[in-house]
Amino acid sequence: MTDIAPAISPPIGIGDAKSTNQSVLDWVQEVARLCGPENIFWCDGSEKENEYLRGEAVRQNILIKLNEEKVPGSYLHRSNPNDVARVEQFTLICTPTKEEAGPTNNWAAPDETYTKLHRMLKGAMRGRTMFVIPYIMGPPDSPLTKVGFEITDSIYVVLSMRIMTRMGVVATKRLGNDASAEWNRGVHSLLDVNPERRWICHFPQDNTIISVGSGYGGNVLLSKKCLALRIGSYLARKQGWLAEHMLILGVQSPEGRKHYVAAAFPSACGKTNFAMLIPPKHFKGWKVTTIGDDIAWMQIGGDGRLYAVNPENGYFGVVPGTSYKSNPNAMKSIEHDTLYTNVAMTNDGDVWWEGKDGPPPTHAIDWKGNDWTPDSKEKAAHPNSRFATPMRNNPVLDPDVEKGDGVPISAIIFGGRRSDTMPLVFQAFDWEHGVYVGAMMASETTAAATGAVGQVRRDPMAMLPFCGYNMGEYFRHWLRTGARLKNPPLIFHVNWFRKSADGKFLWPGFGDNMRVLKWIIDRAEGRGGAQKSPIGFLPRREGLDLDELENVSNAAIEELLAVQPNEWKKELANQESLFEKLGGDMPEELIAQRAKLAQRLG
Ligand code: GTP
Ligand code: SPV
Ligand code: MN
Repeated sequence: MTDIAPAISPPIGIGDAKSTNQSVLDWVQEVARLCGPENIFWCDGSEKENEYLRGEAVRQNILIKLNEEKVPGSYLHRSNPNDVARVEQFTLICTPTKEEAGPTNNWAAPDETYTKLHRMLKGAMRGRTMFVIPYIMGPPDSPLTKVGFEITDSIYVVLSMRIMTRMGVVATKRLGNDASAEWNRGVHSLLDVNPERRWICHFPQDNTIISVGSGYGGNVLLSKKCLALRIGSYLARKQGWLAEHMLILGVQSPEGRKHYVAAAFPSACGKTNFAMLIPPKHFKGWKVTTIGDDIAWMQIGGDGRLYAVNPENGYFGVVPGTSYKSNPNAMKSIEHDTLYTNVAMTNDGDVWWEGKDGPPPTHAIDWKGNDWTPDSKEKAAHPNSRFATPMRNNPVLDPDVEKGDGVPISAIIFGGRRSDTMPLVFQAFDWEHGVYVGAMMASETTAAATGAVGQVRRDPMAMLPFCGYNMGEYFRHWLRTGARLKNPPLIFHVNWFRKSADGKFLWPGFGDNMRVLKWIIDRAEGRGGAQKSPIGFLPRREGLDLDELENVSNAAIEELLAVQPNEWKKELANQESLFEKLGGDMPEELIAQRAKLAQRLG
């Protein structure tokens, strides 16, 4: 299987939806002159175009059509084994000064970087088709919505962007013919899919992204991490809103009261699962609905509350571990019309992965295209294998997902993957303390990015790899936003991943996370008791609805709700690394918050 393919020659009526906006035309011409493609394909996002491109992708061995009975309308792509996750070390923020990118980002000078990239892109699309993808991020009628154009030489990227964004005519319409309108320029080329020539570069001041040398996920679907988060966060600060790595879910009580919450967990730490949660039987009448599973754009409404939209149109989710037991709604979502990357394929053209329901197949083709049996030492699916599926497939999609003004947020939740220290849940004392709690988030690294897995690192607000400017400024933007909110959401911290001394998860997680969500909603409604601890408000044991919770001992619950002073002193000391890194960029307020925590811990 391959990523790179020779040029295609579409029939008349396909690939000719040329833009009428002069600034787009000029830019496309400029990129074409540089990259030298065989031809230009202007995408319109139609079903006819989609069908044609899928056919071409199969013919060119970029996709495999899966069994139409088992997974209708679905395809499999295997990326280059050297190219299976985001590459944070090759992700650059190219602001005019290093100071603007800040100490947590890889900075490079814009001029030099453009020169370097242009050298790599010169003639890079020779013999290939250059696709132009118009897309919007956000509901069509939202004031938050942004227009982007992505140029790519990968059909896989086009087909993925069609799922992940609202693509085609809707975007050209939104942009109109005003040559001075704001829109994002994204250029992507596979080059030769060589890790030594792989760069994901952002030029926030030019609203421009250039990505070379990869064909995978967040490196190349430029709408997602590149525009919606890195460029998005930069624009958000300038324009007074928030662009966050957060899921958004709705939760409705049996009495019909509805709340929305947004939650920031780092990559592969449970956003998609939480966003589609099915409450346990005991929570009869409660319902969770999904607005988004990865990114939230939020603005302050006329009533002084925070309102969120999901800028995306689909889910690019972690496959391994997804089952009818852990996440039935995700399973239903990916049963059809789904583009799979790096999962295993069974003899009858079905998909398989570690953690799927039922016994493993006796034989399969693994994610690299090799024979696999249950005796194989290697995994059948890559740990970061993914599905791209339209959000419309989600049986619990929230009816207000298209609402342009967004949904009001009652609570913000931060959470990481922590084997120790962090209790199941606690509530911050107020907004400023909540910003400190979010800023100090830490989590064990996962397969979503290349590099070591399982190492605890500071990941402020789950934005370490996604903040497009100085992290200290980002914290200030959060503090200022709080000051502008008349009715700020309450802020919480959760940890589904605390482990016992023998290395087992103490908390069952998934659907049972509803028990924690319920306490959060109780708090947001001004009910629900809590006890004050040095780190924040914790639920009393009886304040958590643990009825019918099976296989969790009282001792485990105690451990989950424990605040261990020795662990917290270590935590406080470990925070030093981030304070040192940010130096003078760290806001005074957060320095003071840390001092107060130290005092409370005694
Ligand atoms: P990105 O798409 O990378 O941003 O990831 P995400 O934050 O959406 O994470 P996702 O929901 O896909 O979950 C990632 C992994 O964590 C999967 O292997 C899940 O099975 C696992 N996971 C999710 N929720 C829980 C939970 O409550 N408890 C435990 N133990 N594991 C969980
Ligand atoms: C993440 O890593 O947070 C993802 C997957 O959501 S990717 O789109 O590859 O960034
Ligand atoms: Mn993510």
